[in-house]
Amino acid sequence: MKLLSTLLLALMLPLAHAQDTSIKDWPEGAQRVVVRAFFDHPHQLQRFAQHTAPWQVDRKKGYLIVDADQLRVQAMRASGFRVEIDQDRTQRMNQPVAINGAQRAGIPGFACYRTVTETLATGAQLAADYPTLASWIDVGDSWEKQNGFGGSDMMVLKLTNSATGGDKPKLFATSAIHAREYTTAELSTRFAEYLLNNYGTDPDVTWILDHNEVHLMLQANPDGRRRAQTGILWRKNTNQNLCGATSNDRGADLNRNFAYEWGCCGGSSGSECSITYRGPAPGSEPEVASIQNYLRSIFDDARGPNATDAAPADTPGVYIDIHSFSELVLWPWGYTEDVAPNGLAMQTLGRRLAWFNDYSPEQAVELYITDGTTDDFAYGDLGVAAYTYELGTTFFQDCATFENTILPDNLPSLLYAAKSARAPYLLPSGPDALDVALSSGAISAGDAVTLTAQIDDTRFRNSNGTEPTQSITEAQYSIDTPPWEDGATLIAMSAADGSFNSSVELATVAMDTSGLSQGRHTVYVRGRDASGQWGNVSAQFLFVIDPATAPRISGRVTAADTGEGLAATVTAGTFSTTTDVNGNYELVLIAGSYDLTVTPADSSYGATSIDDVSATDSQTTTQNFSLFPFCALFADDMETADVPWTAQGSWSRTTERANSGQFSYTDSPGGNYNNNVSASLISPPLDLSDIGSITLDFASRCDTEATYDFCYVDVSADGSNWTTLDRYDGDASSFVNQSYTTSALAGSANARIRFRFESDVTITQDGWHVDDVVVRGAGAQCVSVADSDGDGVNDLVDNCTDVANPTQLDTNGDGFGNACDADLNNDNVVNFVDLGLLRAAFFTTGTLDADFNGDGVVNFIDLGIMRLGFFQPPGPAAGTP
Ligand code: 0X9
Ligand code: ZN
Repeated sequence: MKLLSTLLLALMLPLAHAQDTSIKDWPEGAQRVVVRAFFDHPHQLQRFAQHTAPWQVDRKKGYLIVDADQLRVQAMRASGFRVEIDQDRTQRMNQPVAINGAQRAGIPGFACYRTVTETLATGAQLAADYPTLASWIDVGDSWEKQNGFGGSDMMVLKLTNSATGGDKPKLFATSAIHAREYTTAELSTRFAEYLLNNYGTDPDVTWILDHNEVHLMLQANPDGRRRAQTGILWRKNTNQNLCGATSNDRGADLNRNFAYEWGCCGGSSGSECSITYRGPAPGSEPEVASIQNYLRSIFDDARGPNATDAAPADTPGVYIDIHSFSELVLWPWGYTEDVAPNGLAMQTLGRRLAWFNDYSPEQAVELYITDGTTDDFAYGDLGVAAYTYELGTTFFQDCATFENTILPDNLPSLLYAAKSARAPYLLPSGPDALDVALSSGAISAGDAVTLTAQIDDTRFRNSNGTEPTQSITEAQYSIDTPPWEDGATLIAMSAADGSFNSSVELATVAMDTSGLSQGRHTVYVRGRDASGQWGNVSAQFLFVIDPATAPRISGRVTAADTGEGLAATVTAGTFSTTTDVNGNYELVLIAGSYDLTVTPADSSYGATSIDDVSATDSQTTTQNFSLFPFCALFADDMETADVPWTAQGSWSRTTERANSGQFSYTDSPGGNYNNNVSASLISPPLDLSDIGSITLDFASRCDTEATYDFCYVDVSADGSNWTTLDRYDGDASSFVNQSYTTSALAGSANARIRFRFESDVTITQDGWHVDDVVVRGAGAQCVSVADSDGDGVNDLVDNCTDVANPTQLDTNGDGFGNACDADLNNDNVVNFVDLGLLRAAFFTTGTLDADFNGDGVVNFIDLGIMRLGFFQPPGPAAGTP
């Protein structure tokens, strides 16, 4: 056998070195390329995947993507693959990573991904910073550590409130077991930081850490990762006894080394230098041994010895192994096409997890057969619900995609997994309780409070089969004791529309708050559907306060263009209130520092926010808001050439297709786009300084070969650093209105919009047509009130605050122009005269004989046609008698 393979190798070697001109489009000087290899039969894929790890597989279109040298390309062709070079991915793989000399931390060229050393330092620091919530546990050694080559400890970050004891359901996640999968360790690390930063503020995070445990092995292959972060596509561990001590092909594939059906089924390789080498024995690698031991130490064995034994339906615990890439959520088995005994239940949770990230939920074997994997071990050995995530679209994913897409899409998925850990085979088939809200977040005991929550059984990703849903039948809440615990008082909620009869229902109840002690309470909500199953819980905080001493934040929300009060919701953390008809609000809350957000009911005004407003016991903090209306700051219907777009590459204005009128811009005038296009259409610089709430709308018709050719929407605040808002591909036969809200341009005086088109080879389609571009924002530029004195501040604002304005008198010297003080015109706005110690206010008679300070004394002197009132500064708020 050994002889034969040596012979074969000798025969093939010359091929590897000779520059083979028969491989069409082989890039000049390249050692390796990335190929798309088309197959006619799944057996070809399977035979290939046993020895080589495909980067991505598209079974429907019948191809896989993988890196290959010339020898490999030849071999693939010989075994019946039609192989095409993916020039774009090849170029990205071979080009040296661009490194910004200013980068001080993170993987070179990828500042958002912490290195192994930095990740381990973060874990240790989190445990030091949050001693009651986090601990940092050494669970073994990496191969290099065990063998005296440096290396690392295998560390687990355990997150739970150690003050609440008992046996808690656990979520365990491993990441970066494949070294080159950059996004994975960072996602886990950000998840840890999210949980710790939001404990005590976010009610769900708080109960998750109080009642469950989250265990994270952030770096599951630290030795391999140290190689990969130098920019090479290292996958395995670095075991020097396997394939030669210095070979870059050495080591074992840790995701083929686990001791469940190890090497059973043609889902791994027995060749040491293969990228899917399973190692010399099950669990032989120290990294795998430490993960297996840890799994066995935190999870009870819930499953019998036979492959067909199911774990009991109420088995707790979830294990997730985070990989990249391909946008998948996978569950066992991977070694066989048989459905696992708890396979349907794992499919239900898998479809829920994939709802958040829009990934494809699949049984692992649907990708290709694998044996000795993490998830098959966790489920096979222990009966724990087990998953593999495949994040994103490439190994060395750019940071913008990580920050803008992968992180926000996957954090809520991981949170859902953490919630589900109590009964992962049951809870996900019940409906989710969502948007738990209280009519008032801070009350005195006994006050009436309305509790509402959405009960929703529809949040499944149904791209690969359809999960059955049922009508909601019930909803309940409990206070402080979670509903699943003995001793919880469960109170029924009713359907807001009168009856529970559909799969999404708003549930509501008037809460009984009598007898609640002062302080923070947790209100838990859960729903049930016609399957009889209760679903995952969500919570909200209710603060019971003493109204005599509770801090208040109050003020007025006005429209900047009219000065009128606005209907709006003012939110401070979990506290929220709405303004009255005059735009006045008062938040009663607990002492602390708050970021306030004001969201107007009228969407023609932009929201605004202010950070770090402090609320102190027995005090009222005044905070007014002036909201700007929205207006179009840039608009081009493309019907004229007046707007100076910068067209790079093939973009031009044509009549070929348009959304309205005759013209649009396209990257591919006159028909299909070309191979290897990289073309941009860039807007002129836009002045968006002093503008908040920026939106971009346009009509898009992006017609491309899916997964290869892309339409990118980018924005830049400075004309050189770009943020990608979105990327589309696939067949579009008509225009779609696209709308984005972005904070990336806020305050920029030099903002630009860019439409970028990128294609590779092979298939070309009609390309991208862009029309009717509008940038809107809310800011001072949108206020059309006259600016009489030309000081750049409109008269309405001037009238009130610009005392330097010669046309506005500020008789009482209070910093407010008379127009805002006066009530001589009977508009209910007070006119103060500042007398030093006291202020005098004039009112017309008839309407305003009120007792302003509520002391039972009417404070007016009646002058016949007018009344005169005296106040101690600052007096009552203007306009609120
Ligand atoms: O091949 C692998 O190990 C995984 N893909 S990756 O690109 N991250 O290497 C897929 C494993 C799928 N099988 C199971 N999860 N069982
Ligand atoms: Zn992987």
